[in-house]
Amino acid sequence: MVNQRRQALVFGLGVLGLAILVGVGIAIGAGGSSLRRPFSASPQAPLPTATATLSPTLTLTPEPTETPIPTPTYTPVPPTLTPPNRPTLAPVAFASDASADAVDFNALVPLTTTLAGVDIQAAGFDEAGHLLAELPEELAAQVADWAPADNLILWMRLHTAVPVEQAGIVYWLFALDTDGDLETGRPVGDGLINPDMGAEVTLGVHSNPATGLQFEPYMSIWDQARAESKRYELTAEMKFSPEREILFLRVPKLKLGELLSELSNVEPEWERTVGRAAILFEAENGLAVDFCPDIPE
Ligand SMILES: [Ca+2]
Ligand SMILES: [Ca+2]
Repeated sequence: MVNQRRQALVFGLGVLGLAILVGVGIAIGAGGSSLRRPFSASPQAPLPTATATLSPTLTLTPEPTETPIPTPTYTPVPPTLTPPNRPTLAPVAFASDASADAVDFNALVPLTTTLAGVDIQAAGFDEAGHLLAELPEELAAQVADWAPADNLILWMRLHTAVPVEQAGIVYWLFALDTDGDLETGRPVGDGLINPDMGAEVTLGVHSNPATGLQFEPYMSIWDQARAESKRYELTAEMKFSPEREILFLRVPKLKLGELLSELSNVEPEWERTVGRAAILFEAENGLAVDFCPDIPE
C-alpha cells in the first residue's frame, strides 16, 4: 500500500518535471529567434557581453629557498720572508784611522795638536791601500754630479770639521801608484808617504794663509825622464760635505791618464791602483803628518 503511493508520487513528480522542461525549452526557443535582427536600421545598443569575471588566480610563488651566504674565508697571506730580488750592496770596507795620531814629520814621533780639520778618520782605500772602485753609498750622494766613469774621485773623512780658514800651511793629499807596480813611478821609499809603493801622482788641496791660498787643488806627477815630481795644472775640483768633515777631490781620468803616459811612462789601471791619504800641516810644534792607511812600521 505504501509502495503504491510512493510509486504514484514518483510518477506524478516525473510528469510534472517533464512538463516544466518542455515549457522552458519553448520559451528559450522563442526568445532566441527574436534576438536575430541582422538588417536593423536603428543602431542597436551593443549587447552586453557576458563577461565572466574570473577571480584572479593567485599564484603562489614558492618562497625562495634561503641559501646560506657563504662566509668568506680569508687565507692569511704569510709575510714575505724573502726580500725582493735586489742586488745586495756589499758594504764598502774603507780604511779607518785613529784620532790624534799625527806624527812629527821628521822624528815620526806622536805629536799633539789642537788644530781642527787635520786628523784623518777614513779614506777611500781599503786597509791594504787599494783604491776603492766605488764610494760608500752615503758619500756618493754628495757628489752625485761627478760622473764616476769619467772622473777619479778621491775622498777623506776627518775627525773634526775643516775650519773655513786655516791658521797655518796644510796639504790634504793623496798619493797614488796608478798601475799597482812597485817598479814604476816614484821609487819606493823616496818619500815618506810611499815606503811601499811606486807612486806616479800626488794630488790634493793646499792652504797657505801667508800667501792667501785656501783649498787650492794641486797635482804633482812623477817625471820619469827627470827623476823628479813636477807640478802640473789640471782641472781638479774640490768639495766639502755640508759639515766640512769630508773632503772630495775630482780629476778627469782621461786627461790624467794622458799625463801619466807622457811623463811617468805608465798606463794607469784604476782597478789596480793603490794609494794613501795624508795631511801634512804646520802644527804648534812643527811640521806634522797624519796618514791613512798608516805607513808600515
Ligand atoms: Ca788620524
Ligand atoms: Ca807604480
